[in-house]
Amino acid sequence: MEKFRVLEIKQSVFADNDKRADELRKELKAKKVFLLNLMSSPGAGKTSTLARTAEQLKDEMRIGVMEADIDSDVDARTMAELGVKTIQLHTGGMCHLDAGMTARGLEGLQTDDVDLAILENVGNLVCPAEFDTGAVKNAMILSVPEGDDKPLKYPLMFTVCDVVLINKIDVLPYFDFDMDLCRRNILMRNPNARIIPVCARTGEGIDVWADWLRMQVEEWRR
Ligand SMILES: Nc1nc2c(ncn2[C@@H]2O[C@H](COP(=O)(O)OP(=O)(O)O)[C@@H](O)[C@H]2O)c(=O)[nH]1
Ligand SMILES: [Mg+2]
Repeated sequence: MEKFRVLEIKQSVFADNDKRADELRKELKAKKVFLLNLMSSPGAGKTSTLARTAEQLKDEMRIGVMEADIDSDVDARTMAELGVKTIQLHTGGMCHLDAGMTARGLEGLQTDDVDLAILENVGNLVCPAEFDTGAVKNAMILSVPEGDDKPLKYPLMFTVCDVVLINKIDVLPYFDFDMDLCRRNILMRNPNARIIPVCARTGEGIDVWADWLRMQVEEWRR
């Protein structure tokens, strides 16, 4: 017999977080606030895509953005300059947000005048996928230069996402990125994933993404 006990801390951390995430979703439902959790690796185009999304939807719904970063306020500045209600969240070295941190972020954002709240999560394909933030839907961006094999290497991220945006399609001619293979790789991880090719630089495909998001928000707030 071992002389010490082994405590599965990770399991209990996840269980506590899942409980808090479910509570947060209930609170959001009662307040008719839709929360989107947007994830990707650093530089895939989260902020650029959010700027385009706000451009498309800002006259139809009240948008609030939470920019989560380890440090800096670069992304919050970008969004605020576009006239979008924005708050910067500093994680102080943490590579993801959990439900408690997200709830505190929403308090800081103040959602009384927000229909669609968007969390730009920390750029990372591993940790953010493990923590339910309490969001209604999860979205992720895979950009062309990262390669079509990412769903094979980071399975959980693709499993937990309701929608995958394939960004930077303007640079497709310069990379050996196989769109059909990428779709197959994503669907192998998550047969229900909606896949939308976009280009935050030119705006191509952003209308399709905005349509998807609009429908989700309307359904949630009904
Ligand atoms: N060519 C190209 N570059 C893009 C596109 N979207 C974003 N970028 C560039 O990619 C870099 C990172 O974008 P950013 O939105 O900051 O990514 P984030 O770190 O995920 O928020 C910036 O230099 C953007 O201008 C795109 O559709 N095409
Ligand atoms: Mg960003």
